[in-house]
This record gives sequence, structure tokens and C-alpha cells, in this order.
Amino acid sequence: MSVFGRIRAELERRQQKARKRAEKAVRLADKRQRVAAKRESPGNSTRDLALRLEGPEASFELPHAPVNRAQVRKFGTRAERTFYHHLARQTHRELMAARTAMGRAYVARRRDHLTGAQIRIDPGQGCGTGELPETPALAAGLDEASAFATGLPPFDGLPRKNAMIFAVSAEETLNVGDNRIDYDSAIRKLACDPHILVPVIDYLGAMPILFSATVNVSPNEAMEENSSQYWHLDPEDITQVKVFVYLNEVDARTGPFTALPADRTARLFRRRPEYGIGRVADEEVAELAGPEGPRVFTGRRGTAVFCDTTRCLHFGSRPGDRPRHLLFLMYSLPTSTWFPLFPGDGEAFHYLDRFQDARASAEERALLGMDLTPV
Ligand SMILES: O=C(O)CCC(=O)C(=O)O
Ligand SMILES: [Fe+2]
Repeated sequence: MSVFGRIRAELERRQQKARKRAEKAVRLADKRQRVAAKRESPGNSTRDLALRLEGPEASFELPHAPVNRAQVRKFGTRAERTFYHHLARQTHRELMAARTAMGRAYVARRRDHLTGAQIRIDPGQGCGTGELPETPALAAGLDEASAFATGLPPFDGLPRKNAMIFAVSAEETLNVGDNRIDYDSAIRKLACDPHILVPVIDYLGAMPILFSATVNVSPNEAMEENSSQYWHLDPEDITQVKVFVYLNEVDARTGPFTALPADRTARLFRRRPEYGIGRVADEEVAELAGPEGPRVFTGRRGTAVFCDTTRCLHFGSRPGDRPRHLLFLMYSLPTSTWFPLFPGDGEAFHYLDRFQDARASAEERALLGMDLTPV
């Protein structure tokens, strides 16, 4: 081979090597891009998880904007709320795991020692009811709550949300006069009583956070605009439990709490994917309810109504013949939009300071939001 031939051959060899190197670089860059794309859309795995948990009927538009929990709470569609909930389950997975284990242990230890028939929240219906047994602790809680409800001054000017007046609360700003409840109060003990907690933990699958404890009087006198006297869903999550313990006999004319079971409320999510939480007309709920109609929770004093108010359309306190007195408890998961989604995501709106006490047991600390709670 001539000198020129050798040089050309060498040049070709080098060019081929360079081409191969370039091709390899392109392949590597492609791969890097694919990995980065996967990392940048953690929504994909959350979406898959949400679909697995919510079933194939759930539909998801992944948010392209940063997740804003106040926005989700006020304006989110059901799909956005569902997405948020599962995202929060992931960001709080250690808390959730600890609360799940604690809830299981709590129920295993208490279930066989409960008095009377156990109340159950049907997972499909998202609600349930029963009469609380007359144990000394529960009787004391009811009596203390009744005393606050019956001892109210005239209703004008009292703290009020929609159609319900607050007589006393674990939240300082909702108290009337000198009315207070704290760690030693019988109402606090009732809120931590296994007869209430076992059904709640069975349903939520974890030791929840007590979010509110109040005594309320509904005058049941008039309909008020934008009130909970109209069918609605509560905004804070896609699952939680409210417990309404009646302190007087509640019949159809005492503003009974009324709910459309979750399986039938879900028809609304399928029918109107843009629906979030707002008011729904009686006529539309009648269609969703079908011939069976909604559940009207009437009952004697001591009747406890358990309802997942984020899954069951509901209302109460409509005009009737006399006021309704009740003890109200609300149990949330760390996924609630009132808690930060991640460290730095603003303040938790949780005002249970009056119940939080150094004497609380480990389980009470979790329940009262002193431990295992997002900060
Ligand atoms: O007055 C009622 O029973 C309705 C209460 C309500 O909507 C709620 O507590 O979420
Ligand atoms: Fe509500």
C-alpha cells in the first residue's frame, strides 16, 4: 500500500471510531433524558398508586402547576382531590405507616373489651350509626356536653358556623363565656374512648388525628344561604370521619343529620367530573339516591352517627320543631389539606391545644396531634 493509501485507511479508521463514539454519546444522552423525564414526573407513580387504590373508574389529570393544598381544598375537582390525597400519603408515608401499626394494635387490644354491640362504618356506604353503651365514661361525656348545650344564653351573638351554634370547643375562639374543655374534661375522654375510636380506626385503617371536638346547638329555625343545611361534601380530604352524638332525641323534625351513602354519592363524581364539593340541589340528590332515598339519622339521646363527610353528600339542621343538641367530633388523617404536604408547606390549621397535655399516653399523643402529625 502506498503512503497515501495508508494515510487514507488510517483516516477512515479514525473517522469510523469518531462516528461510533458520537453514536454512543447520542444513545447515552437519550437514556439520560428518559431517566430524567421519569424523575421529573413523580406524578406517574403517584397516579398509578391512586388508580390502584381508587379503581379503574377514577380519572386523573395530572396537575402541571405546583400542588397548592388551599387551592385543592377550595376548588379541586374530585380527581384533583384524589390525586392530592395519594400524593400526601406518599409524602407522609412514615407517619401513615406508624399510624397504621398503632391503629391495628389499638383495635386488637380493645375490640374484645367493648360494651354492647360494636358500631360499624360500612366501607362502601361510608356511614353507620348505633347507640353508645351507658358506660360511666360515656355517660359522663354526654352529661358534660348536655350541660354546655342546655346552659346557653340567648343565641344572638354566639359563635356560629352556618346553622350550628358553638356552646364549647377544644378550639379557644369558639367558646362561649367561661365555657372551656381541656384534657381532664369528660368530653375529651369520650373523644378518646374505644367505643368511638374502634369504628373510626376500622374504617380509616389508621390511628387518626382528632381535629375538632365541640358541642353544638342547631336552632333549626330557618334556611341560611350557603350553609350546611344544603347537600354538600366537606372539603378537607377524600376520607375522614365525623361523629355526631345526639344529646337530645332527634326525630324528622329536629334537623336530623342526613346523608347519601358513599356508593351512591360516587354516581355524582362519574356524572359530573368537574364537581368538587359545592352545594347540590335536592332534586339531583333524589335522582342519585334512587328509590331507597338518603339515610335520615334519627335517634334517641346517646345515638352516635358516624359519617365520612368527604365521601357522602350530607346536610343537617334544616328547619323543624325544636333545636338539636349534639356533641361533634372530627377525625382526620395526616393527608388532610389542613396539614402541610411537606416540610415548609405552611402552617397546620389544627387548634387542639387545650386537649394537648403532658400526661397523654403515646396513643393519645398521636390522636391529639402531639406526635405523628405533619409539621
Ligand atoms: O347540621 C348538620 O347536621 C350538618 C353538619 C355538617 O355538614 C358537617 O358537620 O359537616
Ligand atoms: Fe358538612
